[in-house]
Order: sequence, then structure tokens, then C-alpha cells
Amino acid sequence: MSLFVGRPNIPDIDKFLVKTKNILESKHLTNYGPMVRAFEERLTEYLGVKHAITVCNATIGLMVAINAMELSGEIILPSFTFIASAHALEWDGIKPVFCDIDPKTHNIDPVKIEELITDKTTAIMGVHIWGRVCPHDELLKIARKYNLKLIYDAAHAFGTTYKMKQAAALEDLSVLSFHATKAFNTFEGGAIITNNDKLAKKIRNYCNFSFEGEDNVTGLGINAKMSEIHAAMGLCNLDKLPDVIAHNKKVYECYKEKLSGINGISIIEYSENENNNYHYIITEIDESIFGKTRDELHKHLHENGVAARRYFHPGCHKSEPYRTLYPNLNLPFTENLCKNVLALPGGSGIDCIEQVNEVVALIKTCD
Ligand code: T4K
Repeated sequence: MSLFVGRPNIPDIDKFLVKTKNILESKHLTNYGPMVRAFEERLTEYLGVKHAITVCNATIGLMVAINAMELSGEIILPSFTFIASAHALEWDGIKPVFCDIDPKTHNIDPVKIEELITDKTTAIMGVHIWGRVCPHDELLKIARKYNLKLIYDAAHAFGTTYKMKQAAALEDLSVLSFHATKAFNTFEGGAIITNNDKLAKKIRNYCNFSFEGEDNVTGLGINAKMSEIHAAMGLCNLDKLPDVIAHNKKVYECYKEKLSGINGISIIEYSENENNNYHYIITEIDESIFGKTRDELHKHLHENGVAARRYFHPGCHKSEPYRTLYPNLNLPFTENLCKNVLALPGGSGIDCIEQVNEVVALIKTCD
């Protein structure tokens, strides 16, 4: 058995090949061609937003968005996230100020934010970990109180809704990832989502070297464009998204039922207010009850063909360059979670429910 976390969703191959042929015959490969324009239109419809600006990946998308919002100094974000969230800030010359999480939700703890605000803070960056939406109302209240911007790393949150609203539609701005390993992919890619017309115009300008017209450069832009072939993948995968989420949910429900019979291992649960994309199967191991550590279980699964992942071990603040920059920073809830969390193969990494049974059976034989 070989099972993976983050197996890409592949669309209808014939449909994708037809689009590929059209792209090749048209000789319009990039620079906002018809595929990208059609994909952006579909995205705005699906998300219920005014602007969806496609980008080559979410990391660059975050960097562009931060520049366009004129953020500087310090930005507060959780340390329990993929390293790209922090790296995007550091590359933009901004100090990432790491905040601890709420161990119940794995998201940034709003109660701990205010004490981290200084006169250099310009924004709060929430990360919807596992597609679970951050406590938006609380974050927005703090942001408005201190005149800060609120930006979301929504890399995990495509297709996730909160109180009937798409997570990516929350103000002030969100950045989605369409990396191959996400619930929805364009091989590599992402999108910057905003309802602010002026900001959207600026972001578009930045994404294309700040060209206005043929040879008029108006600022310090970069190349963050999505190409036609990536957009074609996005268009085909969008058609499949409802089926993908339904499959993911079935897999999640099955794990939830089967794991409930094992003491010391719990699966993340969602509130009634949210509809997740159920892409990630996230468990926590309580060693004192399970009898083995998370790392022992991780090793056992790998030895038996299940490539479970220790996301996001050891936490951004314990990874370079932040470990050296902030050697005395301790975030107890983040560090504890980093020791105990294990992502199991889910979504399109699982073809049939029998494979869930096999993973659960393997977990039971960890000794
Ligand atoms: N913010 C957050 C919160 C993020 O999670 C991410 C990315 C970003 C920002 C940045 O987004 P992008 O700039 O990437 O758009 C993966 C992804 O590379 C990364 O995009 C993602 N988060 C992160 C959570 O997961 P790895 O190091 O786990 O990837 P990798 O290559 O080990 O793949 C995981 C598994 O997926 C493998 O075991 C095999 C399978 N796989 C992978 C690829 C690439 C396939 O079956 N086929 C494939 O093509 O980081």
C-alpha cells in the first residue's frame, strides 16, 4: 500500500487536453489570455466577490498583496502554519511577530494578539489552518480598534464557508493557494481576493511588472502572473469541485467513525457554522493514552506505506531563520500541537473507503 497526504485532484483529462490544444493553437500562452480571464470570472462568481486576481503561487501572492497594501514594520501571524506564511513577510522586509494558537481550533488566538501590537504593527495575518476559518469577528474588531489591516492566508480554504460566506471573501483581503497538493489545484497557482476596486487595480499592476500599456512602467512591479495552461487546469478542476468536496467529506466522516474506537487519537471536528472542504485529515495523538508518541506512529505508518505528515512541525518560530532571530520565543500551545499533530492521507489520496480501514487498522497495530 502507498498512500499520500496531498495527492492532486486530476480533472477530466480529455477536457483538459482540448483546452491545452486550444491554447497551443492560439499561441497565446500567458499574459492574461482568454483562459486566465475566463478562470478569474468563474472564481469571482464562485466566491461571490468583486476581484479574483490569479497569481503563479500563494507565496508570491502574499508578497504582492502585502506590498500593494503598503504594509511595513511588523505583522502578527500564527507560528503554526506552513513556512511560506512567514517567509512571504520576511522577503517583503517585514518582521513576522508570531502569536500562539487556540489549541481547540489550531488557529491564531485573538486573546493573545493585543499584547503583541506595537507602534510598528501594520496588520494581522490570520491563516485558516486546515480550511477552518479564523475567528473573523474578533480579528476584525482588533484590527479596526488599532487601525490595522486584516489579511488572510487562505491557502487551505478554497471551498470552505463560514456562516454561509466563502472564507476567501472575508475582508480586507485573502490569498488562496492552488498548489498541486491543495483541495483545488492549477498545478501551481493561487489568487488574491478582494472587494476593494482600487486595491485590485494596484495588485493587477504589480503582478505584471507595473506595466500600464505597452511600455509605460508605473512602479516596482514583479512577475506574479498565472499562465494559460494553469488557468485551463483551474477551469477543469472547478467543474469537479463539488464532487471532490463530497468525496473528501465521505472520507473524513469514515475516519471520524473508525478512529473514535481508538483511545488517545482524536480527529479535528468542525462547528455547525462551517462547511470545510475536508481536504486534510488532522489527528492529534495523546501519548499518555495512546501509549506511543506521534513520532512513533508516524514512523510506523511510513514503514507500512502510509506517508502521514507532521504538519507543521516544528513551527515557524523553531525553523530558520526565525529560530536564530528569536531564540527565546516560546509558544507553548503551538509547540505542544507541533509534537502531537499528524495528517493522514485524505481527499484524493484515498480512492475507496477500504483504504481508510487499512490506515486505521495500521494505527491499531502501532506497538
Ligand atoms: N500558506 C499556507 C498555510 C500553506 O499551506 C501554503 C502551502 C502556502 C501558504 C504557500 O502556497 P504556495 O506558494 O505553495 O501556493 C506542500 C505544498 O508544497 C505547499 O504548497 C503546501 N502549503 C503545504 C501544506 O504542502 P509539502 O512539503 O508537504 O509538499 P510535498 O511535495 O511533500 O507533497 C506532499 C505529498 O503530496 C507528497 O507526499 C506526495 C503528494 N504529491 C505532491 C505533489 C507536489 C503528489 O502526489 N503529487 C504532486 O505533484 O508542501
